[in-house]
Amino acid sequence: MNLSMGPGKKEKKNIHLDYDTVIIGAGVAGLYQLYRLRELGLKVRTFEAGSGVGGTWYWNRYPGARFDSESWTYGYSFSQELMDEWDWKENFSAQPENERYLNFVADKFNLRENIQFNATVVSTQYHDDRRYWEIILENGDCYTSRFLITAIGILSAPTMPNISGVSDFKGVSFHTYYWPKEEIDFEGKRVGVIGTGATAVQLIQEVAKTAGHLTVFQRTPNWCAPLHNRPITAEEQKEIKTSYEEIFAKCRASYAGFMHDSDRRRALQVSDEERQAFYEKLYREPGFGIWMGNFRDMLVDERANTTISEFVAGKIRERVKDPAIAAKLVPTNHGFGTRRVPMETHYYEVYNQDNVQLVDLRETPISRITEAGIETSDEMHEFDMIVYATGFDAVTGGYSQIDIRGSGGRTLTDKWADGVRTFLGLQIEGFPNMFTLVGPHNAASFCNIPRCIEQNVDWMADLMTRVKVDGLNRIESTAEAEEEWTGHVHLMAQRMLFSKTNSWFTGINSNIEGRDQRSVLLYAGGAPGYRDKCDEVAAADYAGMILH
Ligand code: NA7
Repeated sequence: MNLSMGPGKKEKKNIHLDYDTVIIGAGVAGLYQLYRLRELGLKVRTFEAGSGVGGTWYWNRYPGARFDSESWTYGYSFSQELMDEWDWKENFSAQPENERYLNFVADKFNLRENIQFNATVVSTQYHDDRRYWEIILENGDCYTSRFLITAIGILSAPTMPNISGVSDFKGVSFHTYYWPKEEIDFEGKRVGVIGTGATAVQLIQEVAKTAGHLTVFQRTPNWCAPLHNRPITAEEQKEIKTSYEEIFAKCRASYAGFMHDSDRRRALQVSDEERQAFYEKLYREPGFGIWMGNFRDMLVDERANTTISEFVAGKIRERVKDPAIAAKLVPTNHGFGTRRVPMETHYYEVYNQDNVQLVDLRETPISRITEAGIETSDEMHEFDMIVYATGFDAVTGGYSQIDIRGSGGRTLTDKWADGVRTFLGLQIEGFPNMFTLVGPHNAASFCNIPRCIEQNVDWMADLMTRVKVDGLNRIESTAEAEEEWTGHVHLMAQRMLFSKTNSWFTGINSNIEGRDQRSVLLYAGGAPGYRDKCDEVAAADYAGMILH
């Protein structure tokens, strides 16, 4: 097939390629990137492992899965028509509706015609001589493309616990990411859930409603905060529809793309009464306000952070009747907001129910999984169903699942062996013509994700316009630019308390060998600063990148 790019001033011979650009993934990022590139008249193909669109919202079908972002800040902002036509039903919309939305988008813009479903990319290799990527699917099919854009998400490589006997269990079991499409009934069942991260917290509240008996296996308690979800009224719907411009402007100006942005005061600058009153207000309000809209030093100063941790600990003790159980649920090894804050509705009250038991794995660790259930150091727990809410090989895991080989055949695994290095979290030196939407070191990895995705995608679309106009065929960042950006990312992370805490934010995963040392994966400098930097690079004719 012919390369449909521009005249290719620097192109010596007419190379036949299958595509101008291949996108991996048809989630929130991949869908919008496909839309933008197709608009430019490029020949684009998207390979998607699932049988439908949606990415995160396609895979995570477990009961309770929903946005922690206000729904009306999560949708795409690029099409007025889309915003006019779509009605969010709840302030924090649930997975079935979110998947329906992304399907609506795919249909509205006829995106499916460029997407190949059930198409898992297993390897990609850059060919220096011909300046293209070869993309190989699980079924052996092979395609060539000038550019390769990954839209594989930061939480797309689920990890099972490294506990012996996982495959011995005779009952029903799933990782939350691979929740089946058919409805699962917990009525009267004995259910065990391993994990108490954001996923587990959403799920546990649902399972506890009907399960005969639910046992939660907790290794590390997290600081959870009330979501305060409710339906959107007709009146509010009208208001939302007329306010999109202001909503998105507010998100754009905020640190992490939310409606919530930090309070300009410092925690210890105000009186105790004023501080308590502020925390009470935040605790009563919906969404991430208590995390993202708190005192400005909350996430960087330990003394400030202690004040909110003590406040939330008090709430946990108030809500959980048995003081011994409450004590197990209060985190002791990290401060509030230094790990991802799970959002909840009656989560703590679940532990007041007769059908729910909390097992503290710090006291009685799991020894193995058997045919019948989970054995801890002091008890055998028998189950009909075990749910693994054990998290992900976060941020870089999606890349490790694909054998990615850049210039000279160097693997990405080898390139990142001593730590992740990127330019803008969008490009990697030695991997020409490959771009990583929401990649490591990209502000989108710590953001109300669609807001930052749109920035990533628009920036890519501008670059691709340039490619088309000038007939470019090789783009790569320089080692110096990569080093400078990586240094900046590390500096930004250092000041944050989360960088001193073990969690997926810092690449810790007890289920993967060798992943017990913290690393810098996220960009903590804030979305506005990140956007400015990307804009500066583009305005300076893509300074830091070599364009051929
Ligand atoms: P998380 O936040 O990584 O949580 C995983 C949970 O599973 C966490 O409580 C872990 O305990 C626990 N876990 C993992 N492995 C084990 C083993 N082997 N034994 C016992 N317990 C284990 O993943 P989530 O899916 O909840 O959330 C990921 C993101 O998705 C979330 O932040 C949102 O942005 C959406 P640990 O804390 O490691 O002691």
